[in-house]
Amino acid sequence: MKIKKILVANRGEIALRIMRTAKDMGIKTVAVFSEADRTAPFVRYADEAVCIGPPPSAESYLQVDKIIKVCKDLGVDAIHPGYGFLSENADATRRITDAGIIFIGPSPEAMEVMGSKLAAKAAVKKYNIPMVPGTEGAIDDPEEAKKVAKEIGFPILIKASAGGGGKGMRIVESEEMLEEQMQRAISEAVSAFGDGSVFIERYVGSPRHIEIQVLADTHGNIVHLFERECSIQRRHQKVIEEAPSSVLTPEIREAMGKCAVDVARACNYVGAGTVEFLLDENKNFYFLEMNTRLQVEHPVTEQITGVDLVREQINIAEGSPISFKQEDLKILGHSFEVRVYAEDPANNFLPDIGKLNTYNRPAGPGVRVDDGFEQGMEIPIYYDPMISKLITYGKDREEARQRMIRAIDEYQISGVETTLPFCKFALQHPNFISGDFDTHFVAKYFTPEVLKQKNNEKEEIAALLATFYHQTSMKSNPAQQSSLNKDCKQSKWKLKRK
Ligand code: MV4
Repeated sequence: MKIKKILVANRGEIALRIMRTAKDMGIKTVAVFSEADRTAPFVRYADEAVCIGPPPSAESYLQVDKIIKVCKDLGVDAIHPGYGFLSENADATRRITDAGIIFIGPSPEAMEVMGSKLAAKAAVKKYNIPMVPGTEGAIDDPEEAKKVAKEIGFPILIKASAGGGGKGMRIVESEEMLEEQMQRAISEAVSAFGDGSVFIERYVGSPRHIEIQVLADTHGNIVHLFERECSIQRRHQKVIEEAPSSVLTPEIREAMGKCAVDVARACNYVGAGTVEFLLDENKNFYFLEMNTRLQVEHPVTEQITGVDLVREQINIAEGSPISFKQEDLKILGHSFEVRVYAEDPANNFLPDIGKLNTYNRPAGPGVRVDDGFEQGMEIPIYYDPMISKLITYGKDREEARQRMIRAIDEYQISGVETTLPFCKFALQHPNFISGDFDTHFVAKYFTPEVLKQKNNEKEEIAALLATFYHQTSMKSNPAQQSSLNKDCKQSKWKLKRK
């Protein structure tokens, strides 16, 4: 069935990103928005927009019944959930399809299987997928756990089956700690996920986090679109992603790609999905879990393959086959993405919400900015404080990296602190440049002091400006002075050229 109108059940940059492809395809778009997002670009961009409630997500973006009603009222054929919110909610997906609306994503059954790590492991068992040595099922007997742990060797990791994104994980260094840690892990899992199932794995000490993008259609075609390297993260929050990974050989890439396709096959997957792996120091890879949504970092894959993943998602939801074959795909060039958060890296990454007094995007060759804000807007406190995703492309890794540094320098944001200086630090680190890093990169190399140089520079500029204003006797005009003080922050870009 041809989709003529899509409702995007999301906000911010991803809502805008999805609507742009819909528009490319001649499909009408509907935005639903909370009271906090009235003035957001995605609301204006949509052909129709409906306010569905107050700012808190639970009262707006998670209100599946309200969203279904909007679909009925406006003659919507399909819902795109984006990421977060309803995107991996099997019950919401059932309600949507039961109402006769196409859900642009996998079946609720696939979501449920992959939402449980133990169910996911069981589902892929008949395929030859490497997994970290550990227990096959849930474990709750400390004596049994000790036996297993001794077999696989300490340190071990206790993981909650229902956990994800690092939640519900505990490292256990020795046998003495096991019983207590296990009890904690179980009670945490019960209170956080309502499911106390935990299992044990050998702890991989210095892994890289590599994920494979897959697409599966309703005709039995499954392809992979290579990997994304996501090891640069801070407390399970990804900071910089890239494609391809600088450490995969063509052989490992092909082997991981085949495994990812099998994981998708194992759960009858349909749509765009991501299969997560750990890669150890010896380049052994292990299947971790599958994310059943379009991911934040999907643009780096789009850059190196030329595939519009949202277009493929929509085609697949209409029942069309994937528009290309595995053999047609080739990695062309290199891409980075940095996530620009309204957080203060000098102050333990505390969210720094406020107004975007200055907001000027970088542009030029090889630069893509996926954002959902514009100058003068407030960053709402109710949602994730991501301002934008800055994506660069180059013929090789070094060109893409240099472009990212140039783009970061061009980006002008004032009114809130951002993670841009932190990203620039990472991009210039020798271990980042050489590709010699793992998931501990940020913890190992980042301290707020590494940004000090920049802060000093700022203070220097402020002092210079103060002297300048004083000498030109601006102090006689208090109103002007206060507006100039605000501009102090902004003027750092001009002065950096000094
Ligand atoms: C691991 C691991 C080491 N050994 N499993 C964290 C998130 C979840 N998806 C899986 N995670 C890990 N599982 C074993 N057996 C280390 C991590 C891990 C990690 C993984 C990917 C990206 C960042 C990470 C940061 C800390 C720990």
